[in-house]
Amino acid sequence: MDALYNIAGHFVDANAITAIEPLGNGLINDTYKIMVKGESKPKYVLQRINNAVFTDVEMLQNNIEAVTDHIRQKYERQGVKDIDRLVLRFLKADTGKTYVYEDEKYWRVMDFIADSYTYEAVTPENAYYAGRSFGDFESLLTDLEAPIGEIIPDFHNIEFRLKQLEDAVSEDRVGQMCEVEVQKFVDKIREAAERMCLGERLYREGKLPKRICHCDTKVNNMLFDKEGNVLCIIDLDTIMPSFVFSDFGDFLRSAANTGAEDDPDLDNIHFNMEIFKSFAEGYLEGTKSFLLPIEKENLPYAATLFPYMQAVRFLTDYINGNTYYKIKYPTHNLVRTRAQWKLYEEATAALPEMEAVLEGFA
Ligand code: GN1
Ligand code: MG
Repeated sequence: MDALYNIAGHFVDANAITAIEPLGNGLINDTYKIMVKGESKPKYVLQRINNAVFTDVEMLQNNIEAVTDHIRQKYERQGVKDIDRLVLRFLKADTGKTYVYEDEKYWRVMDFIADSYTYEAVTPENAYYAGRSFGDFESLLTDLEAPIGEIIPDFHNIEFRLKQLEDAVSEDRVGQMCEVEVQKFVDKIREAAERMCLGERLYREGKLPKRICHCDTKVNNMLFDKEGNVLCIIDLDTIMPSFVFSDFGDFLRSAANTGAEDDPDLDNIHFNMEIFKSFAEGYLEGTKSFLLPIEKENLPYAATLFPYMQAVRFLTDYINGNTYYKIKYPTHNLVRTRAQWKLYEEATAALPEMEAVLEGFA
């Protein structure tokens, strides 16, 4: 713990800190809340940046600063109130940067937004606001001039993810390929591959643009107030140029799943059309100033692509011996694969209904 106090001391007065405790349940970074003297609520968030995943921390923080500064300036011009509850603010360390490097680890500190809540599941009403917020977020960034780097190259490129799976299968580093179930998933993934690579094909044909997207729009990456309105979008590490499918599809992957991302009971997992409907309605409102027909038409595809891609990623990690995602037990990534595959099947079955809903919003 002393080490954490020392690190926090680069950003804030270490003598004022009364406690540093774990916060949240991200699969990539380690996050803590910092309590200070005289305040009953946490004051800051301390985060260790996983630099095995985000290898270019300088680019990472530049991206995040460019985006948060841009949004903050727009809100200021619009006279929006309470901006510090709506956009994250990163503290400058004594090095002049928004991060420090110590003992081969990278750290950053941001303000804690008090009286905010995260959820693992949403109601249709929350989903509408979430759609609006992610749509507005993309919309606010359409005129961002500062360059945004591709922080994880090919992050949501399904062709690349499939290639990583194929590499894992041929290397078979830990002997997982003798499991019948693993081979069965590989076969099913291959069977659907061509159809699922649609986005990349449209991009190569020059029909589909990339925009600045959040790229990790899980429900638990938004802060809500106690009335259920969205306050702030958090977890900005993966902001990068991508198809709008990323933000649309990844949100539904968590929000429209009636079960958990790693639900061991597949009967819990269905695709919730009410959530789809509300989220899509909000998203279309937020993005109406820029969304092209080709993007809108393929939103149902996006809702199937993300559980598919996540199944590919979890299975790849399982075959590689669990080197990427934090796991709680040895078969965790396989259990996650099963759950994501079930969701992919449910979303695929719901495609005609999704299309009908979108037509209704025309
Ligand atoms: C990771 O850390 P977290 O939970 O916000 C991952 C996402 C996955 C997600 C699966 C950088 O996000 O892409 O969809 O786990 N982030 C990265 O839960 O790989
Ligand atoms: Mg997160």
